[in-house]
Amino acid sequence: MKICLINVPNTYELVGNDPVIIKEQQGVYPPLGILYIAASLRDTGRYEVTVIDAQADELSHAEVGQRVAEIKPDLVGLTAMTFTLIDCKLVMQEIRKRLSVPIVVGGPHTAIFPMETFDPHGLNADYVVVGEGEVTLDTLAQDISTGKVNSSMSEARRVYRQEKFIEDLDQLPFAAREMTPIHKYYSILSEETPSTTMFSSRGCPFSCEYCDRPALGKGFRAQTANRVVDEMEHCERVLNIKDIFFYDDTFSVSMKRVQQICDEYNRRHLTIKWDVRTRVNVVNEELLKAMRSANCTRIHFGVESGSPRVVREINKGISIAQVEKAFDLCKKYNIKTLAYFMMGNPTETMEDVKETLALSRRIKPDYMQMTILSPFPATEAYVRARKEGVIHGDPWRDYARAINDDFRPPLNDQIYTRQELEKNLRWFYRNFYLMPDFVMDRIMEVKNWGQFKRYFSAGLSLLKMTMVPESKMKDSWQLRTKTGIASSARPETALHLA
Ligand code: B12
Ligand code: SF4
Repeated sequence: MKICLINVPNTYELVGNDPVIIKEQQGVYPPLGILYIAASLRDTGRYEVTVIDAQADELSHAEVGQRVAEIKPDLVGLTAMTFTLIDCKLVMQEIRKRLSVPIVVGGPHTAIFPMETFDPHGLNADYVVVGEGEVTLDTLAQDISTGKVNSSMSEARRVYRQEKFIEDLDQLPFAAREMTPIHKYYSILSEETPSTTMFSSRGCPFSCEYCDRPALGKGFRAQTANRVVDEMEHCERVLNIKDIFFYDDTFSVSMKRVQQICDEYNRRHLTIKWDVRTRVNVVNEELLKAMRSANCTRIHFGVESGSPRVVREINKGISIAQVEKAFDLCKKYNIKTLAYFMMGNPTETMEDVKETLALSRRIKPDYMQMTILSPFPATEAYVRARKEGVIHGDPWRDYARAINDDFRPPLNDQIYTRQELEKNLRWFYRNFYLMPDFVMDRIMEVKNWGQFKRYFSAGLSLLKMTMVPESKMKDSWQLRTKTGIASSARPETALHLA
């Protein structure tokens, strides 16, 4: 059986919470979810698997349709995020124009809105997989090939759910990176290319109000240190990759495991660089020292706010003192830091935002990302905003049922309007990034022409975003296009999504 898995173009991605310009500069990353599935399917020996990464290959929706028609698969699978539904829908339309093939949709979106994914005005999927796809897609594919299920059956029969989380992640094969154009992946943060992404654990035990992990990913499971370093070694010695971005929700939930990863990395004399996302309350001096000795060059921390009251309200479970300590220690051991902040929290005023700016100046992260909170589906923040009447109805579910071009992610606008929040956001970026010492630090760290070009282009975008007069500013909450043109001004306005 031939299966074709697709990472759809990001032409019409909803800009959920980042300014358009920041998103445009971040880089291109491998579609990890489908690469883990592709490896598992391939290893059963039952399937011929192809992966199309439309983002890395810069394919249009029609070009994806064309490639699929050339491959002539028996089953097509694609990843849907609630933010990429328009791109998914356009790709599905292009495929259906050219051939008759069942299409299965999986990914974060279907975990939240499985039944809506069948809606003719939604994605109109033939099959839906909920949750981890490695085992479930195999089961579905076998059921299709034996005729146990077909697309004329009821929707309930066409939803496939994992029975339980995959417990032993060590058993999963390495992500099938070689099925994608490895050399095309890069990140603005990386000095060298290519870079890749990896997962060493799944789930997160914490309960931040604005995050969907508490509802969807509570079951924390981790690979052993040896298994993690095996995949790192494969990336370095077989695939010649220079930098790994671990996208685990919280990499150091078990500090002991991370210590073991560092020891094993050093024992094997690896040189590949890596970076992780974690929390300030699950690192300490000994661990950070070990991570640096094993070439961990960057850590991304969710700091969110400089106001202790706001931090408490969003159930972050960290203190400002822990933030300061973690950033100081990273500086001491020469680990670069990226701090994530949010504004637009339910009771947050400009005074709180000023506290956040003051904190950002004290901790001096090497990079900073400030976003306006949009209560995402399946988060406590969304439940709360609906309960308090700040958000009316269930706009995310409505959007999943009827995908349309005019949808905008809802936000907490009880204190500031959308426009005021956007203005505050630009104020924050200007006051952080355009400070002379920050600019000087970046100039000093340039090591090669590629890095210079990436920084220069990001710098220009930032200038554009923060300096352009208010009246000329495009609304960054509109749908994004590759050129950054807002939806009303897009050349191809005739999107047939019905
Ligand atoms: C890495 C990452 C990115 C990277 C790379 C994305 C990429 N190309 O893969 C970057 C930084 C570019 C990114 C961007 C965005 N991201 Co992102 N990202 C993640 C992150 C941290 C990890 C994704 C991952 O690799 N997971 C590991 C794999 C193993 O899990 P998985 O992807 O869920 O796949 C499993 C299942 O879902 C399922 N599955 C997945 N695809 C398919 C397909 C089929 C056919 C089947 C059967 C099953 C299946 O099986 C997989 C294996 O078990 C997740 C958070 C998370 N913990 O997952 C957010 C997450 C996916 N991102 C999210 C968002 C919102 C975005 C953005 C829209 C950001 C924004 N503008 O606000 C953009 C959209 C980018 C785009 N157009 O593709 C949300 C999606 C929420 C939602 N309801 O859809 C998440 C869940 C974060 C969150 N909690 O809010 N992201
Ligand atoms: S924001 Fe991070 S730490 Fe908080 S629940 Fe989500 S994944 Fe876990």
